[in-house]
Amino acid sequence: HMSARGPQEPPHLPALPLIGSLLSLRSPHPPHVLFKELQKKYGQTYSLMMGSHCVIVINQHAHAKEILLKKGKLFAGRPRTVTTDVLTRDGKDIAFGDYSATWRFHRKIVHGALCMFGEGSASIEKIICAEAQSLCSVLSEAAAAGLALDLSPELTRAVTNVICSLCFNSSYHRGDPEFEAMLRYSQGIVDTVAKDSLVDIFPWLQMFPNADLRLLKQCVSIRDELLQKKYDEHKADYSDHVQRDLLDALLRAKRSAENNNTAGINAESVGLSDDHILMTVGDIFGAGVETTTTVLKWAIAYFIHYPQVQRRIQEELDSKVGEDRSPQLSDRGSLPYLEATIREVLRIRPVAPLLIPHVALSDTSIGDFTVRKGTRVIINLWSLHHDEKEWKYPELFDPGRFLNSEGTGLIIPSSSYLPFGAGLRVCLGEALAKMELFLFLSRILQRFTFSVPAGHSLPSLEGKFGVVLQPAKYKVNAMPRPGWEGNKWQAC
Ligand code: HEM
Ligand code: PLO
Repeated sequence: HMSARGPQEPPHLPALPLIGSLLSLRSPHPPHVLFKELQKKYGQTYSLMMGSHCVIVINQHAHAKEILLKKGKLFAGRPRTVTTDVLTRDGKDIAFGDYSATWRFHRKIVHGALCMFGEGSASIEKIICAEAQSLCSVLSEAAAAGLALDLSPELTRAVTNVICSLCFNSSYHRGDPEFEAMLRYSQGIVDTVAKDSLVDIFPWLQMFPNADLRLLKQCVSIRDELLQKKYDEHKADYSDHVQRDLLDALLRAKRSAENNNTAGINAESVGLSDDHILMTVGDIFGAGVETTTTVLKWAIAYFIHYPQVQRRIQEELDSKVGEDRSPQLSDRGSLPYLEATIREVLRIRPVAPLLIPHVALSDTSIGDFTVRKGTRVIINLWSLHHDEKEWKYPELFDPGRFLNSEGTGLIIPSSSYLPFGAGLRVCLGEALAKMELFLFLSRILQRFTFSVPAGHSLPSLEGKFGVVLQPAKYKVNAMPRPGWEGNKWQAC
């Protein structure tokens, strides 16, 4: 409902012709922190110009929910930018693709394929547990050698293998050259895509030599070659009768659209071209690897900073699971402190602090503010998750805030919490990510205690802003817990 003042424009940052509000955006802080700071001057909701595009920035949960849920369909668009166009062949994927029939169709197929993995012999749980176990074996070897360890490559390999099983029904061994190549190109993409690089603000800059854009194109072409290879292999031994993985599910949809050609739906028109299928698989693969790995790295960095949190999770594991078996999904209900810790990690260091930008698909409003069609909307999750009115000492890492007063049950203490977004564009991998985080963290904390290696400093808790908010590189000491020195083999 309208206020007495009626519809109005949101407060606006100063803007100059051509460069827009760029001068007001110069800052030593990453954008999510700067956008939170700018509230003090302009209020919780304000607008600015990025080059020639009008952008509204949202820093409060009431407006965020109005956009994502109440007016979800009106704000389900995505902007086209130079870098995401390079990555996704002009938006032929799910995450960066604009709202359309093709987009809806692909989301539905992927959603169905991810649900299908719930049951059966190759259940997601079994796949994750096998990778978690292999991770623990590597940690044991390093622990036995007393090495200070950068966990990143091993965490990435474990998480990659889970998503590789789901997408391609395949996995990587340590030192596999294809895997090593993937690590390199993926970091190159994370560092350059969709992070308000200047070419996205001023598309004409791509006419000039541009190191970032060149790196991105190189990385994308290596990725595309790898995806194409998997696609060709799948096409070669595809059968209508077995569905091994996500790629088979997409191929099946393509075949059935082609067979139904007479009904007026053909594979091209619903967006089942080879390009669309490749880009969709690329999204799931990229999102599946970078997000979960990042959260695991944050979680372990926080365990090192807050040893009392690590100890309390281990006590909970000792009393609820014991040491004769490994934790499994059915233990989730009896390990509330671990679950609370995962929630707190996702609050304090959100993977996507600005989500992915949304776009208004028609003239509409946010609260009392008018919004014109085509306006880009940035939801600053960082502000929602660090709002002093909603969270006591928001920079304090305190899993206890997600527990009831007896410490026995989980709660969401504020509605200013949206780690996976909400509505039509909500994360497609939320359920998978939560399973992985629980199974990986429970198993490694059952067996190991993490600490700073002698002579090293504590991991930095300041994130590096990119398309995901990553922690800086750090090393850990993984000490086997009493009884786990030999890393006894445990089946799921
Ligand atoms: C989108 C968070 C893991 C697939 C998103 C968005 C967020 C998010 C905030 C953007 C929502 C928006 O723009 O409104 C996370 C977090 C994860 C995670 C915190 C891990 C803890 C995953 C995984 C997958 C995945 C494992 C793949 C299986 C996607 C896709 C989209 C998306 C495809 C785009 C959805 C769309 O635009 O329609 N995620 N994600 N995510 N996520 Fe995740
Ligand atoms: C990660 C690097 C890959 O090489 C390509 C890729 C595809 C999908 C992206 C992902 C990257 C980063 C995280 C994203 C995901 C889609 C949804 C997810 C942006 C760029 C989030 C957190 O929103």
